[in-house]
Amino acid sequence: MSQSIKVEIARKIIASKNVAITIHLRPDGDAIYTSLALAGMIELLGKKVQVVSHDPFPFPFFEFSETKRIKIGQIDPVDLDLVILLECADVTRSGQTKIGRLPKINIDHHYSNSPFGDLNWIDPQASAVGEMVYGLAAPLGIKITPEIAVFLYSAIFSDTGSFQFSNTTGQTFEVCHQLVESGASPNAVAEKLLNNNSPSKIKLLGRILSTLQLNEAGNMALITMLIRDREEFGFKEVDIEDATTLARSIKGVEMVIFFKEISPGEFRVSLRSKGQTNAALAAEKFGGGGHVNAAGFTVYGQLEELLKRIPGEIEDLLKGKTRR
Ligand SMILES: [Mn+2]
Repeated sequence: MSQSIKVEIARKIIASKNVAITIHLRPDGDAIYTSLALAGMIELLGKKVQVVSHDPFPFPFFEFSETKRIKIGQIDPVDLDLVILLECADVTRSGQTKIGRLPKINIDHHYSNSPFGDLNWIDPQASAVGEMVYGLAAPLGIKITPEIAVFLYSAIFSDTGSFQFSNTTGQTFEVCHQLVESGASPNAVAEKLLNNNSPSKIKLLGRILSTLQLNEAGNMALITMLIRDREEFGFKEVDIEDATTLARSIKGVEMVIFFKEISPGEFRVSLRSKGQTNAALAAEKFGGGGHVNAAGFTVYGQLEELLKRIPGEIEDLLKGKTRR
């Protein structure tokens, strides 16, 4: 099934001269590295490519030299004939405002995607959008270079939590096997993405972990990151997935609820769960979305009140009860 959409996407890219690639707001490792890989792949065909992210990158990605080629801001639509959006549920999610009339390709591995593109390739089975984009190499007729292999491997490594999350499949390893054959070093990528922390990041992590609370049943862990904590340690944007990983490692915990203050009274809540505990179902209740084991939503209010109310509602929802 996805074979034909890949061929259609490849044809559309081959027929274009000047392509823009963009990614979702608050970009993550998968979005960032897949955009770099896809840019490299399309450049091998002799096309002009711009890569644009509306939002700046979290630590550590902004420190890596390869991310400098991604422009932060708006796509320049002049002479452009194609826009490819990676992991954007809709155009709004890209933050791009100048691409209204341009032909669009929509590639995503989140099932909550609305098919807004001229071509839409949604594969919730894929561990990462990087795993999907690898599949475009053959229909594009290109050979994966070592640089592209490292980018795609980094994307998949990021989104699978170093191959630990439930989205990791045989297909993931199949693709990664090919990427290693093409020049990606698992050890070099792991060292770069995992062991590049700064002392301030570890201190911030300590601050976040010190907010840890458990529900009565001991199966839900709650952690919080306030703006003032983040700023105290000098971060504007920070990828703090490690805090979730550590909270999730507590025996008996099935879900981590992570409150991140975005602006006063506004919180981005990320949910990370184990096994059958459905994070997406919980997120949808609050107007968000995601995967079974990784989802998120935004809430407004006083933190204290939210911390009291939200976990209980999620607990009831997962037990199949409804609270009025
Ligand atoms: Mn992803």
